[in-house]
Amino acid sequence: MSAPDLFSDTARRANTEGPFAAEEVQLANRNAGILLESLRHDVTPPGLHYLLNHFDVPYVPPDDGWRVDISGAVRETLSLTPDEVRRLPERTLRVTLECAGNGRATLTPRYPSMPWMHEAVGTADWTGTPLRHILGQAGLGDDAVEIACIGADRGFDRGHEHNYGRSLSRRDALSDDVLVAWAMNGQPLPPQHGFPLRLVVPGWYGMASVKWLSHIEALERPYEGFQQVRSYLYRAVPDGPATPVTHMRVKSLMVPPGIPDFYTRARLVTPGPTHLFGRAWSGAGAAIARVEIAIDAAWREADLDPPQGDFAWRGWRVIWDAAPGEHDLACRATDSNGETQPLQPRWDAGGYGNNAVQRLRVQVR
Ligand SMILES: Nc1nc2c(c(=O)[nH]1)N[C@H]1C(S)=C(S)[C@@H](COP(=O)(O)O)O[C@H]1N2
Ligand SMILES: [Mo]
Repeated sequence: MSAPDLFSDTARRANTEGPFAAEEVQLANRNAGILLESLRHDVTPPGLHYLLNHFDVPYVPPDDGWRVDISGAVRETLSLTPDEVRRLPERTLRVTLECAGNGRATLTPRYPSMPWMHEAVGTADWTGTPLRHILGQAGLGDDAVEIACIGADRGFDRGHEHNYGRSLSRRDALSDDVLVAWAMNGQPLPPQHGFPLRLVVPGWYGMASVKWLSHIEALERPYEGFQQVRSYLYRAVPDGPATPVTHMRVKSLMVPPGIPDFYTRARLVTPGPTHLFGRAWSGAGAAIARVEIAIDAAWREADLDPPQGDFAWRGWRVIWDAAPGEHDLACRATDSNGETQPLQPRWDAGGYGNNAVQRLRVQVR
């Protein structure tokens, strides 16, 4: 018998129900999630922002001579240093990023990948220059239809060797909101978040925000990179019709009230007035219109904190008079497009876009 080819996909789908595989646990140890209690912070403190890296974090010393190359359908190919990028017009945007696979581990059967429960979300102040200034400097050709953005990290997925890369339509790439960022919360990007330069695409699931940006290519035909055409596709049935994953779906989370049991994370709440707090967000520039919370399936309206810009999560709060006993809590957001979180997850073959309501069981005593 020949040894299994570790770089192909054959063995991967074997484990899709039941206990987590060692490979999933290994990925979970590399890709940290936010601590739900840190949803309290408007801006996620350094080190608590979630992390999703497909391959290895490139080692980039500060004086490494990093270049981002701009080529393809442009008047002039460029090779810019981070300093040259930093001299372009600067913008800072407060942006909530969420991984498209957030909630994957709550689906059955699940796709064998990063086993997120609810915690693949975070908010940062990103400083950079709109991508359009770099494209403007290179002179974007009239025939360019997509802009591919490629990272320096390289690896295999389902037998395909590639650098992580994603594309944007010409229109999206020319938006003033799409940044080539060099700072996160006023500090240089940490290595794991893309040092020295990364893309930030507000309103989209995280996969669009390419880290360790090393190559920008203007294309006269659609990009065919693995992460564009083989990954990040919604599929209601395995190997069935596929539609691309794009903007974040409306979602909300709550800070678990009370205190936890270490191992199970079960919650103990003291009887009496209990402050429930959480966050809600949506993609495509849609504002949060309302948040409701349910105590034992009885829904009531939450109060909304003031918005923090077009692309960041919004706080919500409720005071709950907790009566002794066991209670089920849930929260549900609705955005200005009238989209509401479903009560039950929509199953997806890759585990993408699960925005079902978060449920929590608490004991009050
Ligand atoms: N080069 C590169 N960019 C990447 C990734 C990656 O693995 N490599 N992961 C993407 C995915 S799937 C997500 S959800 C976000 C996560 O960004 P963060 O780790 O800064 O939170 O980065 C995106 N950009
Ligand atoms: Mo992701």
